[in-house]
Amino acid sequence: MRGLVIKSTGSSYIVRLDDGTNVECRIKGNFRIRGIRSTNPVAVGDFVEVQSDKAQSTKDEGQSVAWITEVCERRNYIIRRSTNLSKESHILAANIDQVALIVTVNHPVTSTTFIDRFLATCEAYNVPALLIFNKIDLLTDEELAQLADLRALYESIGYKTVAISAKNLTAEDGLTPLLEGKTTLLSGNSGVGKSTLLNALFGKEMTRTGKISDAHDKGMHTTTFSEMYFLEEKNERTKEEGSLSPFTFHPSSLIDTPGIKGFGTIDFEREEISHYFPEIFRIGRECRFANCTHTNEPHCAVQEALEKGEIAISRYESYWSMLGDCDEAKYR
Ligand SMILES: Nc1nc2c(ncn2[C@@H]2O[C@H](COP(=O)(O)OP(=O)(O)OP(=O)(O)O)[C@@H](O)[C@H]2O)c(=O)[nH]1
Ligand SMILES: [Mg+2]
Ligand SMILES: [Zn+2]
Repeated sequence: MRGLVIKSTGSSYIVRLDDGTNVECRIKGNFRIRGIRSTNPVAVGDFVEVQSDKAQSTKDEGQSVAWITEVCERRNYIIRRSTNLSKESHILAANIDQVALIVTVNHPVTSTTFIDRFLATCEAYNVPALLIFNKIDLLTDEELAQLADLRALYESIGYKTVAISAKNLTAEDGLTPLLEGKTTLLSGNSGVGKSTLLNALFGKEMTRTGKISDAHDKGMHTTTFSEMYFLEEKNERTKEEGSLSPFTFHPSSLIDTPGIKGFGTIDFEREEISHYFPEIFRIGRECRFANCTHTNEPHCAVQEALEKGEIAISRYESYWSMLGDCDEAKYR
């Protein structure tokens, strides 16, 4: 039987079969995907082949155990490494149309290094990325100005951005058309409001949200498993309950994921990193040397653009930090 992985708990998976039923599946002991050294060989969004094994049914639950025997070829996937030093990678999701990176200027602060590393990884894996700035209701005037600058920066590079308050989402925010008909992975640091946004889009509580710690102004890692939610179901379900969501959708799905901390560099070649910073790549074509790393070479167009303020310092710093990871990796 074929199905779609809609939830991953690490040890087991919920698979939605073609007939619409959900089954809990496990992976056979030595099952591994070729070529990817990851902590999770199967990810949410994967299409899989499932075999149910009546002989091994767990008596206490009176449920038969199903096994994932094969993962179908992925259209795409996005991978991250938790730190620069960890060797193992984690597949965030497979077969997605886009990533929506939820970021907050404050409460908690999302660093530009984190944003840029995430975006660079999306570029590397050819997955379109969208930036959702959340919690605008909490921002001071100064922070709102910072938000405007950040939006202008990322828009100028070519990324779509929206600014919202997930606690008070409105149609005017312009977010819903960007999600329509697509499978969107929601990602970002813990506490930025991924689950709150998901609930707001559904118009009801689909998943638990957490508090921001008073001491650290950080999230508490409330969401612990990745799960895919289908927006077309929402309309039917809420209709029954008489509380239609204010948003109407064509079939779309959202994947809520656990908040992430660091974003280590995947196995990129040093020369390749600038390819994942679109504006650095564009300007870098003017450099004297084709293999310019834009660090200390003469006649470097990127250095010149940086001095003229045509490339943002924060972006260059992120680029620089990823180059540093590559050098570090070489000496391990
Ligand atoms: N004021 C305000 N609070 C928000 C907003 N969005 C989320 N929050 C609050 O931020 C806290 C964290 O929200 P969550 O939705 O649990 O965050 P998350 O990104 O899912 O966090 P993890 O599951 O830990 O990764 C909750 O207390 C939310 O109520 C917003 O737009 N404005
Ligand atoms: Mg959450
Ligand atoms: Zn250069």
